[in-house]
Amino acid sequence: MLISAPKNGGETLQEVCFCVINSCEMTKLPLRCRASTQVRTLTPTTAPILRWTSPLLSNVTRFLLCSAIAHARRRRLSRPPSPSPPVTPAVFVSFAHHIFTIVSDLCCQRIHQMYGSDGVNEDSERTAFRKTEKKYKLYYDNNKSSKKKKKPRPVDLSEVIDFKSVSESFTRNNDVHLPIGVSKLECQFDRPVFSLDKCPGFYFIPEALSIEEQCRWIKESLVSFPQPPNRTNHNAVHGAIHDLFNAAKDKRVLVEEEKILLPGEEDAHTHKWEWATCDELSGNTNTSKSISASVLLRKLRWSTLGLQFDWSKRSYNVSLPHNKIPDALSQLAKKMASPAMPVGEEFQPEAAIVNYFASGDMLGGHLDDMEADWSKPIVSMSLGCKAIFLLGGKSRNDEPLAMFLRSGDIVLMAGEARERFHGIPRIFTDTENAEIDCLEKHFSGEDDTCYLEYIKTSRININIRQVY
Ligand SMILES: O=C(O)CCC(=O)C(=O)O
Repeated sequence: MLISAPKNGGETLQEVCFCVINSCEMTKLPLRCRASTQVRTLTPTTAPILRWTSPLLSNVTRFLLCSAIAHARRRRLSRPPSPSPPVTPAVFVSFAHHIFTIVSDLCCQRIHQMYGSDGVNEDSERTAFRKTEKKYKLYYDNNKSSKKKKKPRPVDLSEVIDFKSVSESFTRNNDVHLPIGVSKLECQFDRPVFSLDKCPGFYFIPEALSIEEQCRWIKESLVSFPQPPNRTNHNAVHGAIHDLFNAAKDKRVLVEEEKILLPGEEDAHTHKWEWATCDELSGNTNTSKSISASVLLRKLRWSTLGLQFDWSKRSYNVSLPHNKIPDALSQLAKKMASPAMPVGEEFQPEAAIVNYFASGDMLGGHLDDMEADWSKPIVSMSLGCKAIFLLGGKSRNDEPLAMFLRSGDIVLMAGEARERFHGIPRIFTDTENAEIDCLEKHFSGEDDTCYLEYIKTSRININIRQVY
């Protein structure tokens, strides 16, 4: 990455930065952050760049830049600081593109949630929650001399609660040896539902979804959920994208067409992204930018169903075009929510967020606090590779509990549990730990190759909410 704080604040680079930030602002990307974030104390690593850019930038842009750098570091995009290169046009374009991608990536990763409402600050780096995130996060051993494939750093998983084995031993021995602090809920549900004595409102239903159900929701999450009017992280940059999964299957490329309009038409230029095949692309001289569908699919981080969330206002925007939550998903959510619902009431699914995780991705500690009634649960469904879930307390300083989430597990968070920080520090994509053998068998048909390829290294989470 080309951002490295210049030792003596080069004028030209400063301008570059300003232009880049300006162009980000023009795209309205930062708006999502504006309402929810305030500029915070800077970390030693991000402070120099802010000092350097400070006279030119607004608080919001400074925050964004800071976040972009911190984020890039987290995602290992950054390189060790090196002397700033001279700003040639090529450097400028590459710099601008990089920042733009990172900022849009940040937006797509629900920045306010990654960092909670605390913003990025040194204190949050020292909290118990952050320490536990770091403990479980995926790191690679940094053996530069080795030519071998880089290996994930081993992590001690002995303290991670494993509800699958709790459930198996419960079914085998009927009750006797539940771990301390874990209880089985007395309810009519057709699978064992577990709760944690110290976390009222939190419920874990291991293997709640059959393998057929898991495959179905994986397919829907890839094919139909990212379809407009549902929004995804790609909307900010490319507008509404249709048929992403099929385009990736057909190896298509998204191309930005620059169309010159006739005099009298409102704008001089308009930009439009359209699918093209590689053949069409090679014959077209009018195109300015292109990106392959498979890269876009890999970069898909979230899509939203039902009522759409407006990240700039941190609230649901009922006036944004949307479809109702699909009936089958709604029925499933109602059934799954029942152990956490007040007697006689039925869960009303109104919105859902689908999160897509690739290896190395994490969802930082956050609260889901935008719904009106916290007594209603969030129904959270895991699909694909195994993950670690952290359930903290009401403060980031409370040490979180870690537990495995496998494909087919359901987590419910209602009432007091809604006030607890939670997040995903890690997913496992290696054959031994991903635990997706059943999915692999099910996706073994010729037509399913694309799903299999995707899910072998990914995790999907669908969390369904009653908003009002
Ligand atoms: O991926 C998960 O299991 C948790 C997702 C989550 O916490 C959220 O989307 O708010």
